[in-house]
Amino acid sequence: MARAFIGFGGNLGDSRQLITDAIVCLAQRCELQILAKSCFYQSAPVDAAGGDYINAVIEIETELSPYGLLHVCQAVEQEFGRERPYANAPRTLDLDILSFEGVSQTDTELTLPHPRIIERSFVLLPLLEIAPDFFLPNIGDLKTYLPQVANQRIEKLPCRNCNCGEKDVSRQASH
Ligand code: PH2
Ligand code: MG
Ligand code: MG
Repeated sequence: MARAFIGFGGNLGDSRQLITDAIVCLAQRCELQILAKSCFYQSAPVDAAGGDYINAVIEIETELSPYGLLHVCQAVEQEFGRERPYANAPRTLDLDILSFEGVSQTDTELTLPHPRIIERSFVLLPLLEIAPDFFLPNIGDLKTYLPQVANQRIEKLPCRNCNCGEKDVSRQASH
């Protein structure tokens, strides 16, 4: 069994609902178990066109190989209507394997850990929410990269099933 982290992103359609449904879809697969799920974040597009993205990260445990997991992620993207008219085009759903325990590889189909983890607040913030001390060989302690992405606009959205991101305590009962 290996632990892995998967990033979700989308900016076409009801992204919050699509990511919620995609996580349920993954949870129903017997080849993997979901260990942790971040809140949703709304983020400005980075090196991409279109409207704001919704992003989230999950941690899983799986018996799949990295490529087995990649193919599951690609199948879910297809199921949710992913189209690729051009690079970084607006999308209904993007699933990226961010890291896979014990695997470091550079390949045109799958580079691990994901080469841009430390450059993107929409990955770092949700990832550090569920794994605050996450450390990668050759990269180090991920939280030390936060200052470098502080200029990328991102907002944690209040969850429906927890109080995160909700500043006004009097409104929390209505969730
Ligand atoms: N994904 C990209 C490119 N830019 N920007 C945000 N905010 N969120 C994303 O998920 C994202 C992006 C390529 O996959
Ligand atoms: Mg991506
Ligand atoms: Mg992708």
